[in-house]
Amino acid sequence: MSLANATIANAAPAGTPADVLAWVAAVAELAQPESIQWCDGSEQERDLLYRGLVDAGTFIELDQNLRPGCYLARSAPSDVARVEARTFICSADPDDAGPTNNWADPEAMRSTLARAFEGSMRGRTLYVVPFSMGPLGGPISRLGIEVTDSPYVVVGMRMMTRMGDQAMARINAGEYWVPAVHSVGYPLVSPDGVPRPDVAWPCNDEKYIVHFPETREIWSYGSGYGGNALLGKKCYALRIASVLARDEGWLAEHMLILRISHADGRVFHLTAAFPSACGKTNLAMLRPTIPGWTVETVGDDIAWMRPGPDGRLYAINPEAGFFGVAPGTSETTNPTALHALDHDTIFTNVALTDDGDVWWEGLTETPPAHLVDWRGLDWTPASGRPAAHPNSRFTVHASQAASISPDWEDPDGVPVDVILFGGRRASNVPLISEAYDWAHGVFVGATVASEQTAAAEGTVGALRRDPFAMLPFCGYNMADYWHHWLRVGERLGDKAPRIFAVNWFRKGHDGDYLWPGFGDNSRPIAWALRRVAGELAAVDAISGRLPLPGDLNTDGLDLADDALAQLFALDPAAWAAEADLTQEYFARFGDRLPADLLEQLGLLRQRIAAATA
Ligand code: GTP
Ligand code: SPV
Ligand code: MN
Repeated sequence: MSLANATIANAAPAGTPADVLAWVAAVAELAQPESIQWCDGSEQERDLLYRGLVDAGTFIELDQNLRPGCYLARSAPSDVARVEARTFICSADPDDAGPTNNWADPEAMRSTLARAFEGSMRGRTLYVVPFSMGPLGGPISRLGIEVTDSPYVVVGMRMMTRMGDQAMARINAGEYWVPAVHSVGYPLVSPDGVPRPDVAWPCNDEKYIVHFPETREIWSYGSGYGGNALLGKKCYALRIASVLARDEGWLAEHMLILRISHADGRVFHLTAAFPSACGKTNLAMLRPTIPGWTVETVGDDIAWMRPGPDGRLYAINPEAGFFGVAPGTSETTNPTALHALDHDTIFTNVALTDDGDVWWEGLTETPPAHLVDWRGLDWTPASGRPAAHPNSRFTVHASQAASISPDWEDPDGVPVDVILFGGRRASNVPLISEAYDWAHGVFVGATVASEQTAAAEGTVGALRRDPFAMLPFCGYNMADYWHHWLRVGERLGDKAPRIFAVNWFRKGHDGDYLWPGFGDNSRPIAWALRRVAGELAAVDAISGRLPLPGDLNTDGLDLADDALAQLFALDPAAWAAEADLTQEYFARFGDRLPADLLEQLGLLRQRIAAATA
């Protein structure tokens, strides 16, 4: 049976508030764990957790000379990415979730969850994990508590958030916190008391990733992977936080944050929203290939932004670590990330080399002759399947990136000069263009489409709308979210950041990428910064303002003859087709669609007509 409330109270650190005790007791009564551990975030606690994970077979210790403090986890093949079809927004009114979210009736979902969680932690430890999203005590930061039966999740939260005593102390002092309940759904004791052995990656085929936006609660069942299970990340810092942000006048976004400065003393801050696995981590750690510019990383996945006392928009990174895509990370694409992984890193679903190191597609040009793949099977280059799962990831503390900004933990954030929107687009969308104004920028963000990646279940490569890269992450009606962006822009007025659309993924007639990408993305960014500084004119075009010939620095680039022309080509017929699709897309939102966006569609059609004439 469940632990008595008295046991819970006794085990809790002194000063734990009654509401926390009551909530933990209620979860324990439902899920019936064997024991409860209140996590303090100490190194001793971490060492015990890591040892337990190795003993349980969840962690494989990598060669400690090659990769000190590094471990490899292999998930169940059924649990490798976010499960968008099993992600629910349970608002009282379905229209408040909107047409892009899975809505479920809150009361019905509560009964479903009660059934799923009943006894789900039998034979396991329930860990109580207090955390802060954002620097402890910062004015933009927020607290939460995740209860979970997964020690893998606890060590992940320890890396990705400010976890432990200091967060708990603020909760004890009465600060607001969000409750988040997680179970892998693999009890070790049956309802009639029969024990069963654990497995290396416990999970359940039935999965629920549930958000109650009105009561700001998170319940996650059946998965131990990434954003499904590290509830501070997508569930809190995006889905619940987007609702808090709407109500309180700020923004919770799927954006990287970087500082870019020039040797001449100019300093800019930029945020960028790209869909999952479309290059945020890479851009956040950019090594410019053009002279004079330096990039510092502030965040690689999520930005919380609010207007500051001077009327400008300030951004913090609510996270403390990177949960980054491993495949494609190499000495040439992202040396900064690669070196951050030299020590104290958790790898999930990458391949294991014969000398106890890790490998993934793209790490080296020539793969090793033999590997153990992400499923634990022998692999050779002739195997004909990837050795690392395409959504394999590393979990590492942000401080390990050499590019980390000295101000990455500034609780007040950094002032944002530029916002980029982008996705993977083989055609139509130019390398860079500048939005005409804030409302046009919101239109550009709202109409982002991108080819799907392995970061979520679905058809890789299929083009889908991913407005603001928030399609899977907006906790309320997307049309209301666009309204909110328009309102924030009005408030910022002429202090609003300038908005640009980018596309590193345009392909030529031969199907190859036209743009080298990675460090060379500094070139279009430098153009954007020089626009902001008022140094350059631009050409008005269909999708926005484009660089004048010669203004994009291409010194030393080995581009095909007509690559630049193809990168900036705007075909009016193709854009007319895009406009028709946008009109259909907008129609899904009915009368919740902001009139400003319809007006922007009209202006786009006018520009297309002018270009056709
Ligand atoms: P999430 O963590 O899922 O939100 O993704 P992310 O946006 O941080 O993605 P990430 O930076 O990890 O990039 C994912 C993939 O995009 C990697 O395989 C990269 O190699 C590839 N990529 C990143 N930047 C570029 C680029 O400029 N050009 C090309 N061709 N590929 C890129
Ligand atoms: C994403 O899919 O956008 C991620 C990875 O950043 S996860 O945390 O699993 O959502
Ligand atoms: Mn992400």
